[in-house]
Amino acid sequence: MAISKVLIANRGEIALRIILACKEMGLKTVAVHSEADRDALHVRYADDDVCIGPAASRQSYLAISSIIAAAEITGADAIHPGYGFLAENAAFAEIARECGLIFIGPTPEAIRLMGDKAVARDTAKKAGVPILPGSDGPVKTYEEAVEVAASIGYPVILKAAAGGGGRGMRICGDEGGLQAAFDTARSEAERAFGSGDVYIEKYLERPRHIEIQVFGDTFGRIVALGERDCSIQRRHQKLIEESPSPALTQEIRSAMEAAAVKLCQAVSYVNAGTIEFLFQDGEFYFMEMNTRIQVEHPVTEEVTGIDLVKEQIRVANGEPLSVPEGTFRLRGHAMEFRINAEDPVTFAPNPGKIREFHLPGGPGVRVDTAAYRDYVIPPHYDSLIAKLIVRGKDRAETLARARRALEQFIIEGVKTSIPLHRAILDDPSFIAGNFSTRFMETFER
Ligand code: MV4
Repeated sequence: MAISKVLIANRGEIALRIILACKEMGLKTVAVHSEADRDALHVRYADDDVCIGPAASRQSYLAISSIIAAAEITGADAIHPGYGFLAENAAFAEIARECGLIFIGPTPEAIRLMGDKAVARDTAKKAGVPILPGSDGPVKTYEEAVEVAASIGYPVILKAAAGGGGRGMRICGDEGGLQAAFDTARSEAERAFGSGDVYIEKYLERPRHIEIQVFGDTFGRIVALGERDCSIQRRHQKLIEESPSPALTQEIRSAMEAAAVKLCQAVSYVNAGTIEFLFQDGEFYFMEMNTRIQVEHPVTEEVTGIDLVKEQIRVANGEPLSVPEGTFRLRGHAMEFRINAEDPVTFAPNPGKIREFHLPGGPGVRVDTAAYRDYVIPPHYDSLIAKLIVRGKDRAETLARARRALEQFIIEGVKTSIPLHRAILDDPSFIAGNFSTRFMETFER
């Protein structure tokens, strides 16, 4: 193997998850950490560790030169960025490459291309992947916005080209509201992303968010590994993800997978990626591509039996995908519940000290976490403290397992989203698999 020592440019459960994969592959690991993360588990389990700066992410987990320096000092030959932080920073991937380090992820070119959501949409269209009616690229003036909106019909949605994940979006029901929507979308986008470019799409009222896991290797082979239904989300934060989606037939799944593969082929995609689609009334439309390993990747691991992080390392090392040829069948059902340290009413982060911590176990239960009893959750980062992943032979068994696992889960000292998950598991629409991305808008406990 060319790779022998991997620096993990991340923290929390994903840093730990990557370390576990490295250990199983016989690779050495380097943890980087902020001053607030000295007692973090990823630091304890790594072979080497380097403090890269103060608590604030900008000065630590986002500090490219400090991370590259840490790799050089420790003799790491590869960097895994995890998700968030620098994972979709094309400059970081480029600098790593220029410094002779293997970036465990896609090429900087692919990251940059898909990072512009208007360009991604255009690329999908040219590749023959269905997209929603909308503008060709960003709309430069209000007059152009009026014209596009009139031709596709209201409601429309304005999206920041440099955005993604829900930031810098405006929904507009009629021409009367378009001027205000256009102006605020532009200025929000300018402030948040440094580019005011926005594009327009027909707005779907009750879509499901369904994404296809894709993987490419350096030999040009691309595989699709089924879908994850991520419709249960709140304020653009996913709460529950599952595979397979209760809404898809095998026919639609195959068509979505074929579309995802076509798009990847069009951009010679290498390593792990996710193609997000909106699905409504039997039709699907490309929305965005995420050029990273995602929080919810374990759901796909549980139904495919593939270790996606090991696969990432293999592919980055120039080895072919280990996924067998031929059509891929999902086995059973899996769901992930994101456990956040948050107030159940306001959803505000609730950092602090975990006083009691007991994990569920038993058949079909997996917990990805870097928390432990007496761990103090720092206030500087996101509020995810654990991911509960359950699998079963079918959706009904998975739901039953999820209920008992959430009952078994003990976290004291901080408020968590466990009670919310237990309430969702009692909701008739959720149980029936009948929900859209607007499920949480009307959900009452
Ligand atoms: C949409 C949409 C409906 N129609 N696009 C949400 C995340 C970001 N990636 C894009 N998102 C959406 N795009 C079209 N054409 C619905 C969403 C959406 C959403 C939009 C506004 C407020 C909350 C939302 C929750 C889920 C999905």
